[in-house]
This record gives sequence, C-alpha cells and structure tokens, in this order.
Amino acid sequence: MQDRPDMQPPLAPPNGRPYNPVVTLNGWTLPWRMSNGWKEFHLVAEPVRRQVAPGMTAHLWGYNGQSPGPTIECVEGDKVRIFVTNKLPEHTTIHWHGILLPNGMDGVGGLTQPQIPVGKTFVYEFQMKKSGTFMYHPHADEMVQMAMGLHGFIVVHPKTQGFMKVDRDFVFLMNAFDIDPGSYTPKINTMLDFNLWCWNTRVFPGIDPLVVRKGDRVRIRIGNLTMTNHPIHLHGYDFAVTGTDGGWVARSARWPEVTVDVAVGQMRAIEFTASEPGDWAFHCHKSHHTMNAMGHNVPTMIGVDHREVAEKIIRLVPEYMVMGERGMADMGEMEMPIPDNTLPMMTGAGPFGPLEMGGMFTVVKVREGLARNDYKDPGWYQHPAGTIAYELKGESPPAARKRPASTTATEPELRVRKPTGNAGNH
Ligand SMILES: [Cu+2]
Repeated sequence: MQDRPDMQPPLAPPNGRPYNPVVTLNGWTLPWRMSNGWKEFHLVAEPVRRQVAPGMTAHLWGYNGQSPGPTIECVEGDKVRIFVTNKLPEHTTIHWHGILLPNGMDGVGGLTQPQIPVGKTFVYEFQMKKSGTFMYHPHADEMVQMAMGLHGFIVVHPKTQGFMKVDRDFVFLMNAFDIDPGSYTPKINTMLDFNLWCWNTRVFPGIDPLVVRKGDRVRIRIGNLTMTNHPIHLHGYDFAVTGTDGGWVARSARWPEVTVDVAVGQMRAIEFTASEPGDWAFHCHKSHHTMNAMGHNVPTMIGVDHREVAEKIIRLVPEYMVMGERGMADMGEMEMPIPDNTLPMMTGAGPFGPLEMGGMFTVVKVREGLARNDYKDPGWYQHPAGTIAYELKGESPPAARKRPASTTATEPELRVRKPTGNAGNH
C-alpha cells in the first residue's frame, strides 16, 4: 500500500532476471512474491485520497492506496499471476492494455469474464510474451471508473540485458479530472472540458522533476488515458520515439522529433542522451493543458480600456478587480483568496520569478556528476556566467519592419464589420 504522493526510489528486482528498474513519477512499483515459478502481484481496487498538488486533495478510486495504481514491472518470458481484489462500491475488471494474452485473461467485463463483484478477488494468469510499455485499467463501467482514477502502468523489461539499454527510465500516465473548486470528487460525466490536466494524477507544481545525470541515456515512457491527445514537448533536445504500446521501433524506422503527439489510449517511449546540462521545460504543448482550474467563459479583455466601467462597478462591488486588459500574466503572481481545495490557474516560482504554469508541466533537470541512482531534486540550475538572456542597456538598434515606418500608427490595417446578434458565440 502507498499513500504518499512522493516519487519512490526504483525497485531493484530482489529475484528473477535482473533489469534496470523504471522510475514512476510521483509513484511507485508494486512488489511481488515468487510462487512455484510465478510472479504474483496483488492489486486492490478501492477509494483513495490523492494529493494533486500541495493545497488540493482529490477523492478518487485507485489501486493499493494510490491513483494511478503502482507500476507493475516484470521481464519478458515471466509467468505472472495477478490477484485483483474489488473494494470499490461497484463491480470492476482489469484489462491489460497491449499485452498479448489468452482471450479469457483480457479483462473485458461481460465479454471475456463476469465482472468482479464487490468484495471478491479474481486471478489473472498469463505469460509476458514480449518486452515493452503497457497499461492496465478497468473494462467495466469504464467511463466512470477511468474518470475516477483507476489505471496504472506495466513495464515488461527485455530478457536480453543490454537490449534497449538506458541509464534512466521514467514512466507516467496522463489523466484528467474535472473537480469544481471547493469540492473533492471528479465530475465523471465531463467529456472534454476538464480543469486538472495531470501526469500521474499530479499537476504542476506538484509533478516531480525528471532528474538526470549528464551523459545518461534517458527514456521517458508516456501513456495517455485522457479524452484528448497531448503533444508532449521537450526543450533543449531532439529525441527519437523508440517504442509504442505495440512494441519497439526499429532503428531504421525512427525519425527525430522535439514534440511527440500521444493520442488517446496510446503510449510512446522517447529516448535521448542527456548531453546538455540545464533546467529544460517538459510539457504538453496545448497551452490550456499547462493551466489549472480556470473559467473558460471569461471574455478576452486584451486592448479593452475598462477603467471607467470599473470605477462604476467598484461603487457597487468594492472588491471588483480589473483584469486581463494587458494579457493575463498578472495571474501568475497575484495572490487572491481562492476557495478551499483548488489550485491557482497558473503558479509556481522559478529562480527568475513566477513560472505562470500549471497542469502538464515539469522540468528535466540535467546535472553533471550525480550518483547513478540519485533522483533527488538538485534545485535550480546555476547558469555559467554570460549564458543567460540579458537586458539591452542603451539604445535598441532599428528593427526591420514589413510596413514603411511612415504609415501612421492610428491607421487600422483592416476594417472588420463585427457580426451582430448570436451573442455569446465566437
Ligand atoms: Cu495536453
């Protein structure tokens, strides 16, 4: 059982074939016991409390005290026996996404097995035919059970040591929740407009940094169990997609990327060699996904001078605040009282000021001289002198412009007749 949201150190295999264990972001690996040649794991589906970031806790469903559940690690060729105990208020199953197995072990409630009733334990037995990156999740009342946080990771290590070898191997699942400010339970009927875009049920600044030693070969395995795709972008490096939930990608079939789109129900493993020290941003490129709880019905106020209106409103509502007429960056440093159990829309402080991020954002911290198994946050990067963008002192040189400088600034470039009616539509 695990109830802390901190990243647990990788679990070195105490028996069986050796391998380099993975690191689950803000998570842990499930220990097993050996029984007559079978690796036995035990998952308990149950209600859990998960801290999404300091200041917010969600009431979810998970496995063994946590959402997502623990990572299952084993080796190609292993015979695994997985006990699944149902402590949820309704029936469930577990489907082993991407694993090649006998049909009756596939975990589709009603199709390949009866659902696991409340209070009962079912047993799944199969052999891991190939190595790779997979997931597990219910295939029973799926919309509700996935929206409540029931899912986890499976990593099958190659039998041959040295095949697809890396020094650091990170895993996380992308999941999303819609939890109203001040409440604790996700709205399970939400289809697209979620307000918490999570990696392993954590949002920035609650997501661990990925700590990497300079020179290490690094793999990051990403699974998507949200309702939309996530283009995952890494700064400072180009990388190759070396694996999917279908298997490893042959060397000759890889191409360079800096952003990998992970579609719904997909997994991607990316690899790079950590040659460049620094604090490299790593995030979903959909800018709304690096935000926490926000209202989406707020009108755009950029360029609107509403000081006069504000003065009149303040006579009626003294706390009224004028916001957004110069953009929304002010939100990153504003400390406004918020309801209990929610998070600011954009937050986090960096070494140079407010980070203005939330949701699916963290930092890959590449440092020289770390110990092999050191995943502790090393703090912010100390930039060598003369390597930080700097303010120009004195006169700025003239910038090239498309229009001749003589065009008067007041002349509009384009006249637009605004539509009337249809108020509220964009
Ligand atoms: Cu996204």
